[in-house]
Amino acid sequence: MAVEKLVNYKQDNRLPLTISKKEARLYLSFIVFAFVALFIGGLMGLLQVLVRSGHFTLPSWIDYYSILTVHGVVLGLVLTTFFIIGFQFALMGKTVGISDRQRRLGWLSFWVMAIGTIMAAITILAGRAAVLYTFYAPLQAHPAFYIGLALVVVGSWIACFVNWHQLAVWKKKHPGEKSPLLAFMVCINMAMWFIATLGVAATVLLQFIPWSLGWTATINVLLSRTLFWYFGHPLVYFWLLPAYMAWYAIIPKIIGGKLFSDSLARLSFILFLFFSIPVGLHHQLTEPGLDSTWKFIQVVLTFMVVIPSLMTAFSMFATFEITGRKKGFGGLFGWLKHLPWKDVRFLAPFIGMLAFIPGGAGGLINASYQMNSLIHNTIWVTGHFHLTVATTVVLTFFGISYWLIPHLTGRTLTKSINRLGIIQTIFWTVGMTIMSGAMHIQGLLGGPRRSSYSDYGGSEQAAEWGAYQMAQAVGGTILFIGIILMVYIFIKLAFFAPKGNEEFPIAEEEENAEPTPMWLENWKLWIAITIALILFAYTIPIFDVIQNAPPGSPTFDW
Ligand code: HAS
Ligand code: CU
Repeated sequence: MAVEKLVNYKQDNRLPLTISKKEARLYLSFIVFAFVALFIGGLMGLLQVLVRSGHFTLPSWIDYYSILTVHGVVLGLVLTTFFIIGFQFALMGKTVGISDRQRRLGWLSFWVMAIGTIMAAITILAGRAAVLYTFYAPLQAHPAFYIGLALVVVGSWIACFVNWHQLAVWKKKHPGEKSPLLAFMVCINMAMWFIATLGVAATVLLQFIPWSLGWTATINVLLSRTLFWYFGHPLVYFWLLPAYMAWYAIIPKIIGGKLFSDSLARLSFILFLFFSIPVGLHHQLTEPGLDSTWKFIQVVLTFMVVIPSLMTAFSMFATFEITGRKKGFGGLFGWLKHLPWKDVRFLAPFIGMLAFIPGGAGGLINASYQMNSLIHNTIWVTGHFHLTVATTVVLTFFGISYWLIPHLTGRTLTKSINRLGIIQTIFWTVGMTIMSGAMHIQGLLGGPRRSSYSDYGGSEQAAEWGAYQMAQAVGGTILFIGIILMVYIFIKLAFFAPKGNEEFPIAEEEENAEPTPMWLENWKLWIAITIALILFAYTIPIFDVIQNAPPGSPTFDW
């Protein structure tokens, strides 16, 4: 097959795009919001592990499930989305540029998301939305909670359109050229996010809001859960892909190497676009009312979405090894020595990568039908996502913050902040290992998730969980110290570090790199395949759920 080749443009030719002060303020605002969320959400997490240890009782005016809802919403939805959109805007500004009009729309996106978040947060804190971050019906929240969430989604859509427009403008100016890798990745992640959020927008607007306002008396629970997970699974890859952007295109620069393969990186992102969405049923394997054939098909698709992660793992090992060998470190593992272990911009994301080895393996266990029935709704799942999102993704986001924040504020990462960052990383690693390890084991012993402390009437099985719950409290406390350290580091980097010009590290391609084939930028084809896969995996299950809905379920409100 004749493959049309593109100009093998070297990223460094184009990169001296500088981020202006006005732009920096926009990007930073998103990130400040994320760090405020980190502090609030972390504090709630501390309260939870203390309660679950059985040795601490909350004052009567604080409800455990409201706290759990704040924790999940603020960390899982707010911290992630705000950090990601700020980071992605910065990547776009650096690689393809942003116009004044696009920047103003960026602010609109920020304010719509911020107002939505504040609405939802107040509703939860007022005790009117103890429905957890998955807001499963028939638990019902006050309408302001759902309207707030809808605003967050709409605000994020504005960011999607701005990012796509930024790339389109660049492409017009550079006909026939390959788009910068990071801009390509951001636009893929936003395409995936947009298509996925249509599901949650549908359930919130058409089911939850009318029902919470009392316009409809009942709600189709299975439909709402299916639409939620249509969104909920790609949500986790929306968190992961920005971390992968840093792994593919930033970490190689930090370790003094080059991009491993531009084509491989793009291909893996395209595969994520295809397979992230038509897999949500792997969260509903134990649910009645869904045909097992479709569960099976979506499990097969889930195993397909593991492939781009394995490609990423391969690519990271290759980058580390090639760079090490070029620097003259030989032997089977000698190349490991060259890695900049004392540079927190590398160490934090690297530990994130290591955590993804057990985290990803746990995911494969979850996705396997029979094993899922062992761990579903146990605290094993909580252990799984504290490894994946709260370690792999969050440590990578911290790793990004160490250079991005001073870059945006015109400061530098000093040696002493770097040292503090390493201590922070160690706290996070130790705390998470203890907490997540204990959660995995307690889950295998049948310990439930999403539940406050109980000794279940002195049951023998619950007695086995005590030690692991104590371990979670110890791990969670160490993690909370990690959060205080990180918030301190953030404030230092944003406002007090010495003035300077911190580098925005973007890896270049090898001099003699193979050109990237043109077909990798065939957007229309990729979107068409994505939609076809979604229609294939979801049409019949959704049709079934609507057609064969049981009589409406009762409402459990706040
Ligand atoms: Fe998951 C539940 C399956 C990945 C997050 N997951 C959750 C929930 C969350 C979550 C939040 O099938 C709970 C939702 C809720 O509230 O109910 N998950 C998977 C699978 C993967 C996976 C198959 N999950 C993630 C990621 C997340 C995340 C990523 C967040 C960021 N998950 C499930 C299932 C459930 C689930 C079921 C439902 C369970 C239930 O019953 O409720 C895969 O994507 C994992 C693939 C990854 C790998 C690892 C590749 C390794 C890499 C690192 C390389 C390391 C290097 C280090 C290079 C196969 C890339 C170099 C080292 C040297 C020494 C040099
Ligand atoms: Cu999933």
